[in-house]
Amino acid sequence: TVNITIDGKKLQVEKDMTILEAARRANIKIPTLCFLKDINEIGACRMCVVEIKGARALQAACVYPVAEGLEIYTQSPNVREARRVTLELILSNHDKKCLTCVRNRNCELQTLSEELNISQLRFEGQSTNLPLDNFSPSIVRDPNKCILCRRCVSVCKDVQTVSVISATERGFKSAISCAFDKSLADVPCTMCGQCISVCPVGALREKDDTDRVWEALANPDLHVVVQTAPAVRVALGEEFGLPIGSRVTGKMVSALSRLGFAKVFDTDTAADLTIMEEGTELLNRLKNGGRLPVITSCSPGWIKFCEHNYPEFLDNLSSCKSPHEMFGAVLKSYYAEKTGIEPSKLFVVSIMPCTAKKFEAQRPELSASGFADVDVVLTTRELAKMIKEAGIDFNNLEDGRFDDPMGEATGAAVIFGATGGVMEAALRTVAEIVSGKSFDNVKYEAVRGIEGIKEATVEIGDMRLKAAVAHGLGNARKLLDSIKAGEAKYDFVEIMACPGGCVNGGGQPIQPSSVRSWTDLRSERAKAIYEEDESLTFRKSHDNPIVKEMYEKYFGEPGSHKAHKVLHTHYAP
Ligand code: HC1
Ligand code: SF4
Repeated sequence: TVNITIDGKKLQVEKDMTILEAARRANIKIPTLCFLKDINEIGACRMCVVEIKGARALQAACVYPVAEGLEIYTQSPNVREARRVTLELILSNHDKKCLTCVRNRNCELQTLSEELNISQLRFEGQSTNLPLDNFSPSIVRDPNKCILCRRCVSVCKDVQTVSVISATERGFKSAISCAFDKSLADVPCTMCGQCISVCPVGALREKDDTDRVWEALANPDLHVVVQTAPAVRVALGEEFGLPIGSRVTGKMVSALSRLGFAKVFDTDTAADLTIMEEGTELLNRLKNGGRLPVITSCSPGWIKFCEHNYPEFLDNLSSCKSPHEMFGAVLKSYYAEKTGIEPSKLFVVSIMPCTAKKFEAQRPELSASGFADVDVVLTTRELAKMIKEAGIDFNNLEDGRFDDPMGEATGAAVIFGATGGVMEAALRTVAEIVSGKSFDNVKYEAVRGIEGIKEATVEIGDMRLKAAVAHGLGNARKLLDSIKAGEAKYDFVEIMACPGGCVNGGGQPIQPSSVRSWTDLRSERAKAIYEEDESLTFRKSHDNPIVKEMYEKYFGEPGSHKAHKVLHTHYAP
C-alpha cells in the first residue's frame, strides 16, 4: 500500500490503483466522461483532471497511478476551470437537441452539464451536419452527437474483436466511423449493440421499430401477439427506476396486455422446445458420428460473427432456430391451426434484450410458414418507451400471468438469459434422457459465472461429455482458435455474442459509466435469473407440459420431419 492525501484527507490505498479509484474509496467523486472501467481507460477527454502537488500540468485521474506521498486536489480553482472549459468545448459543437434525443435524461453529457452547473456557453463552435447512418436493420449512428470518447471503438475492438468502427483523422476533423466511411450495414458488424450500451450520449441507438408495433396494434385485421425473452424480465425494471436485478415478470406481462396485445407469450416456452430439439441433435451427432462440437445457434450476433470470421464452423452450428424464431414459427403453424387464425393475419412481436435479433428477424432463412416467423423485434428499451408513452404506471401494476395455451415455461428456459444457461438447460435434459433416471440436483455450477471461457466434463452413465461456454465475441474467438489449432476438443459448445449473455445484451437498459464501472451488471441481472429458475415448479425442459402436448399433437417427436420443417434452419457458408 501507499499513503496519499486527497483534498486534505489522508488515505492508505493499494499501489496499483489510479487516482480515480482511490478518490472513490474516500467518497470523493471526480467527474469522468470517456472513462469506462476495464473497457476504455485512455484519459482522452480530460474531464477527470486533478492537480497534483509538484506536477507541472493537471493530470487525468482515470489513468494516473497513485504513488507514495502524492498530494492531490480534486476541486481547486484550476481544476474546476479546466473541467468547465473542456466540457464547454465539447458542448460547443454538439448537436444539443436534448428534447428529442433517445438519451434525454439518461445522457452522461447532460448529467455532467448539470453537475458542473453549466448555465451558459462561452464558445460557439461550428456545428457539424453529417448524415445519419441508418441503413443497418439494428443500429443507427448519429455522428453529430458523437463526442469522440472512443468507448464504442474499444468495446468493438477489444471486447468483441470485431473492429468495424475506429477513429479517423485528427483535430477538428476527428470522427468515429467505419472504414472508407461505409455504413455499418456494409461492414462485418455483428449488430450485437455493445457499442450502444457503452455510448455515453445519443450517438448510437437501436433502429426504432415502435411505430410498426403501434400501427399493427391499431389494425383491426391483425391478431397481434407478443413474446418476451428470458433476460428482459430481469432488466426492464431499471427503466422505471427499480434497482438492478429486480424481477418484474408479472408487471411486464400486465403492461403488455394493457398495451393491447391479444396474447402475451413467453419465449421461454420455445426455449424448452429448443432444448428438446438441440439435445436430440447432440445425441444424434454423438451416436452417428456427426460434426462435433455442436455449437449453439441462438445468438444472432454470434451467427453473424461466425459467417464473417469462421465460416468453417457453420456446419458445427446446431440447426435449431433461436427460441424466439421457433416460437414465431410455432405460432404461425401450430397455433394458427389450433385457433383457426390465418398466418397472414398473425403479427408476432418479440421483446428482446438484443439488437441483432432485429437483423435475425429479417433473415430469409427464418420464414417457415411463407411469412417471416417474427414480424418485429423490439428491445427492452423500446418496450419501456411504449409503456411510458401509453401512460402506464409500471411500478404499481399488478402481476399478470402469461397467456395460455403457450404460457408455461421451466427454469431451464429462464436461465437461457445468462451465459452458460443454454448449456445447463441442455445438460439437465440430456442427463435424464441418457440415464433414464430423474435427478433432483439440477445445478451445473461449472458453467455459471462470468469467467470468459468455462469448461466442464459431465459424466452421464458411461458417456463423458466435454462442454465449453464462451460469452463475448473475443472469448468466442479464443475458444474457436483453440479448437481449430487442435488444442481443445469438445462435444458441445455454447456461444453468446454479448459478455455475460443476454442479460447484458445490446438492447438492455443503459446504465451510465458511474454505475457500470463499479457494478457488474452481468452478475446482478444473472442472479435474478437464477432466482427465477429456483422459484418455478418445473425446472427441466422435458417436463414442460405444453412442450409435451406440442409433440403429442403436432410434431410427433423431437427431430421429426415436421419439427425440422418448422423449427430448424441452415446457415449456409
Ligand atoms: Fe436470449 Fe434466447 S436466451 S438468445 O440471450 O436463446 O436475445 O434473453 O430470447 O431467442 O430464449 C436474447 C435472452 C432470448 C432466444 C431465448
Ligand atoms: Fe461493433 Fe457490435 Fe457495435 Fe457492430 S454492433 S459496431 S460489432 S460493437
